[in-house]
Amino acid sequence: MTPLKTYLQSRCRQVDAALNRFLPAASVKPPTIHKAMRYSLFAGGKRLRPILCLAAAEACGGREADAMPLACAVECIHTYSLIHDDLPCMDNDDFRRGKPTSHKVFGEGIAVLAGDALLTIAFEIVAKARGKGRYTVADLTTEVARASGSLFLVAGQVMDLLCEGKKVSHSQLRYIHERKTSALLTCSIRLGGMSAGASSAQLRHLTDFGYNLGMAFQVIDDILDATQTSEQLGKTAGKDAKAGKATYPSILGMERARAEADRYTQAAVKAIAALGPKAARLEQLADYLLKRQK
Ligand code: GRG
Repeated sequence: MTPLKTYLQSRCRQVDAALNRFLPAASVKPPTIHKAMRYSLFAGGKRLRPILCLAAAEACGGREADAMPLACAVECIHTYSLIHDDLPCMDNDDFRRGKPTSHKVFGEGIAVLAGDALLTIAFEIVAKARGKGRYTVADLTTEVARASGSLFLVAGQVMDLLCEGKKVSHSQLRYIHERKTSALLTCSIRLGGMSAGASSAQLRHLTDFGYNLGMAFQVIDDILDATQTSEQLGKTAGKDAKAGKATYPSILGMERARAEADRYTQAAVKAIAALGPKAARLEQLADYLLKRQK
């Protein structure tokens, strides 16, 4: 197996090249919107969701070419959510991916539209993808729509907004993160499996893996927000505490939060044991995400 660092760099390059092909050029009329879409999309994200999608396809014996459009679609949705999350009416953040946020550069109106256009193009990309085995393009579209709609991604954001400044229980925090973070990660992983024509048992294992990995990812994100600098993170550190937002460390304490991240990661790894050696990369990625510093 290629060393992880080389693998991640090479995957990032492949995903960037594919995204570049899917997006209208910055010069296409009206250039402002295409520049804004590209500004946030190519601002230096880690590309975790596409990488997980491709690794899940590999775990089920699929082809990279079949998974790549789905990997790109999810990255477009993720980037839309970040642009909108950073808006003054949401989290009001000035920095993202180490750069000024979209509304700081393009103004609020264009930032809203850049997010809208990225969400929309994601569906165009999925519509052009090929179905595989038991999964039709309609199944792939439904998967993406559910994860990003009012039952998951948007639900998480709504609860997040409603809970601001309030005392939040562990189960409410879990509800928010299952929807805001874990659902899109799970969707990325499931889409990878679906692009490979995964069996229902394989898809079940990937779903369990995605849920637990997504939850571990968010607990670690909360820990990093409280312990790293803004320079290290490429976004404003310590914002959650300042905004009166509940986080895993604020609710459970740092030690229990770390134990929670470990527990979720172990559950994720256990979930894919049945997929055999082809899932080695997914396991390695779970371990890497647990130990990440940004
Ligand atoms: C529907 C407006 C709207 C928003 C959706 C998901 C969401 C709600 C907002 C995103 C903001 C946020 C902090 C989500 C939590 C998930 C998370 C930790 C995102 C950061 O993901 P990384 O670290 O980011 O993968 P990069 O920049 O590397 O892609």
